[in-house]
Amino acid sequence: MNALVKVMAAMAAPLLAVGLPAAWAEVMPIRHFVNLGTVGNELTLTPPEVTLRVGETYQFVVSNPSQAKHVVSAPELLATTKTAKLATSSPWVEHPAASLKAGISMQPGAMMEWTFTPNKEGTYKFGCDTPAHAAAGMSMRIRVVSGSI
Ligand SMILES: [Cu+2]
Repeated sequence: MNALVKVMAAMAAPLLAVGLPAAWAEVMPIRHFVNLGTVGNELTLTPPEVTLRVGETYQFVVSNPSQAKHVVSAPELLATTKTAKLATSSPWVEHPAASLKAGISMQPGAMMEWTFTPNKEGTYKFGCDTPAHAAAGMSMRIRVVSGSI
């Protein structure tokens, strides 16, 4: 064993001793990184469109890099989706899934993680509820399909 391998083995030992977190045994969700607005305060949401599969588990990692507050909602998608976890920073706070119906406020610099499994085909909206922002097109089109993408 060379020195580097010894150091790495020593670092890994405590992890192996306690065992891996139970969640690691499950399939990792497929991540999508979503930006609410831009550093330059454009009222956009990226990516503008994603395609998801029925029964697959996803994690949206949403951040607000802008100087404005945004209010995220996805009421129709929420209604046909099983939520495993919904949380915002900072500090991290968990929210009931239903919060995405009324909308969750995201201050400048805030982040959100939503882990969910869509259950029904269709086209859904995920976006900012603030009327002027919604009118500017600050939303993502989510297509949920069966079978392969
Ligand atoms: Cu907004």
